[in-house]
Amino acid sequence: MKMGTALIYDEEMTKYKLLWVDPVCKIEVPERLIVSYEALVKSGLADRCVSIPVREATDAEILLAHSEEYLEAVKKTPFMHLEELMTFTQKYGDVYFHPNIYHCAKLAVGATLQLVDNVMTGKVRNGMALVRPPGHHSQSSAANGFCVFNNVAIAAQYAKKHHKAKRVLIVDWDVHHGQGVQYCFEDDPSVLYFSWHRYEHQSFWPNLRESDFDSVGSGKGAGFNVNVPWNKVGMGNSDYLAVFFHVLLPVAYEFSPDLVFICAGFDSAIGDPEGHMSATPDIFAHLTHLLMNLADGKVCAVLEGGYNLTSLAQSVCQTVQTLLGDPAPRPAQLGGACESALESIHSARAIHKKYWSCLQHAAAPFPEEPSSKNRRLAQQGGSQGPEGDAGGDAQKEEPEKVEEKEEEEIVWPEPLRRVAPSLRSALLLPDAVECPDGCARFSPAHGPGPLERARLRKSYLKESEDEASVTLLYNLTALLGQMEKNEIRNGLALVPDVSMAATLLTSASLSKRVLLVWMGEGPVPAQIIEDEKTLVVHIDSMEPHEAQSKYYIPITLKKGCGDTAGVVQAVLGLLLPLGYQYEPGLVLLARPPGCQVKGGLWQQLTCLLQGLALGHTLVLLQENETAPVGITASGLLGNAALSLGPLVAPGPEDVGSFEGLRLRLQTDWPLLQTTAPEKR
Ligand code: X5A
Ligand code: ZN
Repeated sequence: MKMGTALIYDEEMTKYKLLWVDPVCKIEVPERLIVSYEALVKSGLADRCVSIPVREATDAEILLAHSEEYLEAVKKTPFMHLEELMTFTQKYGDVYFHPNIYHCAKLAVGATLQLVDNVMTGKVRNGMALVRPPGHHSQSSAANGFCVFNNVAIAAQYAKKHHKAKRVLIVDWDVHHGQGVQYCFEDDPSVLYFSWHRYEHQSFWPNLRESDFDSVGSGKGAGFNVNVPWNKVGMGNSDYLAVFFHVLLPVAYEFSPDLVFICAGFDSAIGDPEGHMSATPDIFAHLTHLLMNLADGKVCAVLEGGYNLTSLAQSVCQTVQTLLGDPAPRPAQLGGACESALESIHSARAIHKKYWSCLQHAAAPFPEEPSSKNRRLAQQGGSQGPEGDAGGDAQKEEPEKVEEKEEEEIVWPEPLRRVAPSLRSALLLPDAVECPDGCARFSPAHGPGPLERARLRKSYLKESEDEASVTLLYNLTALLGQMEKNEIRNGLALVPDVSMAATLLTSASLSKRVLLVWMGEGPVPAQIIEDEKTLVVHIDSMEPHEAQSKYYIPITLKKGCGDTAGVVQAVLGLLLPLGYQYEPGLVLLARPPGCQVKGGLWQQLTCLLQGLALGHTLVLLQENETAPVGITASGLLGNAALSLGPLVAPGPEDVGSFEGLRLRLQTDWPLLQTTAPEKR
């Protein structure tokens, strides 16, 4: 099953540039592409990708998202002289033309379509297209924001038309609003467009009223446009993850796309002169990872912005390395989202609650309407965006502000090298159970000595149990040890007693923090619950009776773990934020006897949890329930989990109880917050 990652790049796309002085456009330079590609080559990542040639898009393809008049106008630009190019450029906002840009723009679209073809036909699993010019600002009849043709919008239409994609998700993590994409799919329920963007109550480019959270799409497309405006600069890793956990991912899983595009702009990373955000390049590893189990893993990342060459190159590498399947780095010291981000999250959830059942219990909208924010803005002398299409050109910043004011140099540590252990998955199975392809059957270098045998027997076994049981316990701890030494990435063990194995492993673990995910009937052994270094998240149908503590979190579902929609909500909105905040060194996923979690969901869980603890996931299955071995192994090996299909509404009482739990826990675990403190 394991398939490759495509990388699509051609040097030709570095061969156009700004030919006159324009302080707004000077950041969009050929070096953006050169440094990104060079970083991929230097790090050895390019070599690990399947390299696919670009091609020119055809007229018919470009017309999937643009008007004939516009295409014809752009076609003339290769023959224009400097003066004519400047005049032509002036029709649009924040963009420049060059005699070779039309050629490059056709290649940028063609590169994106090559990526779609290869992903949709299963030649590769996922991939990234490194392109210039970018696309997400360009509109049916307008170039805008360095963009000529809308690469991703065209590709989404193309995937629907030529590959029968029924539902397409576009995740735009560029720091600017991809208004061109929004306009293209405004009334189209088959394309879900998500964008976060620097907004500052409409005072940031492109200064559009329709970039606010209350633009949800229109007609049949209502609910399929999700905007999260940033009203302050400086947003960081916690803010980005909080939006993923509490807005994007629940909606995306409910939507269940069969293809995912990323408008992969890295001007949302630290050091960028446009974005002024503070998220570090390694966060893109997680954002990528969190999308990789949608659409059976079919993810197409397409470069958009990114103007700090250092942060751009690092972020591109983080994204590609994750697409290739290497373990994501630890996102250190996450807090909660900041107050301004929480306001945005709250607003987006509130306005979308009538469209998405996963948000049905989100709190009500703030009393302050977005329109009043605009009034406030107008009073402050901010500019109003124009209605309609040509967005942006009317409100260039004051020239004094743009004038050479040397940006203060921002520094951040280079992301750590990500090393994947040479052994991906080791399985501890009884001899009678066959080892799935691609996995290694675990056997330690040597067995336990007599003292170790005696200790294990005394602590964990009854007198009557045989030597084979002692050996199994020893092997379990040996497997754990090799994982913690980063010699093995992950593992699976079939054990006669999941409770006992979990008890043994949590106490034997050298990690300062262990996350134990317990899927089904408890009780979770008391020894583990009392253990300070273990965070237990227990998803079950039983009303919890144990005293609740910061480190024992029971999540109750009326119908138990068999309720797929409910479990998905619990995993995305509670388990993942808890896990990310906890920063475990090891994740144990326990499947106690009689666990009702369905196959596909189990696989999702196995895959999603691998974003934590450098991918060190150890799954415990009950010996006599061998059915999940195959899917678990597949997930551990790095195959994408299969799509769950569109989700039905989770039980309303369950979603209600999640919200209650969230409220109770968010002081200790701020990443659970979805609302600004004083508005709660
Ligand atoms: C693709 C992209 C930004 C345009 C900024 C214009 N465009 N001020 O990041
Ligand atoms: Zn951008």
